[in-house]
Amino acid sequence: MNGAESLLTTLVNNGVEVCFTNPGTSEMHFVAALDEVEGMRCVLCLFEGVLSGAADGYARMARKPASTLLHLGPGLGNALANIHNAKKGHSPMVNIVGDHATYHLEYDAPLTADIEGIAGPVSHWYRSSATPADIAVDAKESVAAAGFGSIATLVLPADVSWGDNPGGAEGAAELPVPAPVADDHIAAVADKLRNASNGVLMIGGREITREQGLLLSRIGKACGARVMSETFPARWGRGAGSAVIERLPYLAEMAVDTLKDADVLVTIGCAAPVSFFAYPNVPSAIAPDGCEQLALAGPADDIGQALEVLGEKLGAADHQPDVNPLQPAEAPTGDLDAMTAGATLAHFLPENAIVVDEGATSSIACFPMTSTAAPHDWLNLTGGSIGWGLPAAVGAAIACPDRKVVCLEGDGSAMYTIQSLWTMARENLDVCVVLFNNRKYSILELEFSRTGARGGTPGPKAASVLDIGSPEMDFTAMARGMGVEATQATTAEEFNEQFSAAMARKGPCLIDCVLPTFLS
Ligand SMILES: Cc1ncc(C[n+]2csc(CCOP(=O)(O)OP(=O)(O)O)c2C)c(N)n1
Repeated sequence: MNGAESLLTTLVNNGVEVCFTNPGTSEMHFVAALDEVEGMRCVLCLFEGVLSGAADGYARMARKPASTLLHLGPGLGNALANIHNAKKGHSPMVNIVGDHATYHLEYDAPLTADIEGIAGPVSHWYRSSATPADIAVDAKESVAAAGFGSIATLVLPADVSWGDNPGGAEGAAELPVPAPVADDHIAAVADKLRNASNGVLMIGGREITREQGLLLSRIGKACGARVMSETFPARWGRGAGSAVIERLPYLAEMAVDTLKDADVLVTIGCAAPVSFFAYPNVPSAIAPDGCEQLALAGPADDIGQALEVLGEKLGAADHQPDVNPLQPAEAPTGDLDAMTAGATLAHFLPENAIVVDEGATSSIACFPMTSTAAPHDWLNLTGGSIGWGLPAAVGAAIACPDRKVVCLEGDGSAMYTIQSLWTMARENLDVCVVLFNNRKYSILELEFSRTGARGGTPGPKAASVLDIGSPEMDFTAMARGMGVEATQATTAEEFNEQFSAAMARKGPCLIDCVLPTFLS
């Protein structure tokens, strides 16, 4: 076996079955090994930001890492924004970064770069393999390091890839598991909640499962605490049959107001809430001064166990959870706008769908309206770096081929990684892209006034950089140009018809929803 074959075999032996890639010359032995080693699905993406977002979407739904294959420092650099989102969402990922042969580095050839410097800020674990004999062991350790929520980056020099590895592949690593939370810590949290006047339980982080939500609702009832989620948990099992959980608003002023009376705030899987940005005269921390904040469990802890024990201590079994009924919105009529689009989504969303939300201001009604829609999973943009939605939909669809993926996508956000459509077509993924075409960076218009810049009113130059309407973008043409079927909806009736048809068939499609900005 050469180094690349031993690497690939080791990844497969460790349950890494998908590689999202955009390779180059230094990765050719890895590419060659794909035909020699069974068990790795290789998915070509036409920009590294697509493949890292896809690896994130995959990990969230498969609950295990995919690998990426990246071309030296520049390829890794292109992938960074969505690795950042994955890191914020506690998604595991194994990045394989090809590099020049070890002896070639001293010549500083054009693609030579400081890979460690580029990888460092987004990687929990980093290693460059020194010899072909090391690569399989390093690969095994990289999967263990990625675990259930970390980013591992392993550099594969070309001579390590093509050299002989007499030791061959490694077997399965012992994978880390979430840490149980100590009983006395849970007892202390239970005490605080019992004595709180206005306690808040806030859940979030990697995933809110349906079961966790229901138990949390019982716990809230048992101790009289409000049950909330952070604003952007990575994955959330929602819809009919899930617990009623209040979501912390995005806008800092509203979030501060929501928590103004809290005297005890217990976080579960997420950090204490902070404002997304700083604004003049708005506090960074959302909870009021004097509110005691404590974590029941962090993202690396066993959330299920912590909730079980907390529930026992507070007598949660004696209480019924607040449950969302199945009560989808009526199919709307008339103008197509953010509100009617939300109603259409809620009305026609099929059971077990995966909703990827990068709809920005236009998907504002979609989230509340779908709380009583058919049961589904909802994925959020965790790191605020746009250009994630279409790639994440690719990854989610590959992780769950039997589930419908609905990608809510702002027109501005779509243009960062629009070539994801090509991968959807090539892999025939069951994704319906709902493209909210408001021809604006609408959220930035709001943010402009909120920051108080230029008295809150943009001048003509400032206004022009928030407007993406000229030239007008033809999203149906772009989709068709990449092999994805596309239609355009300009009324609620058209969207009803096109969205319901999309839900009834398999395969990728895009619906270009022409609507006004929600904030106008
Ligand atoms: C990588 C990155 N670049 C820039 C931004 C700043 N930004 C936030 S929202 C946004 C525009 C979003 O536009 P669109 O998707 O059309 O949604 P809308 O605001 O119109 O609802 C931009 C440019 C960002 N968050 N991430």
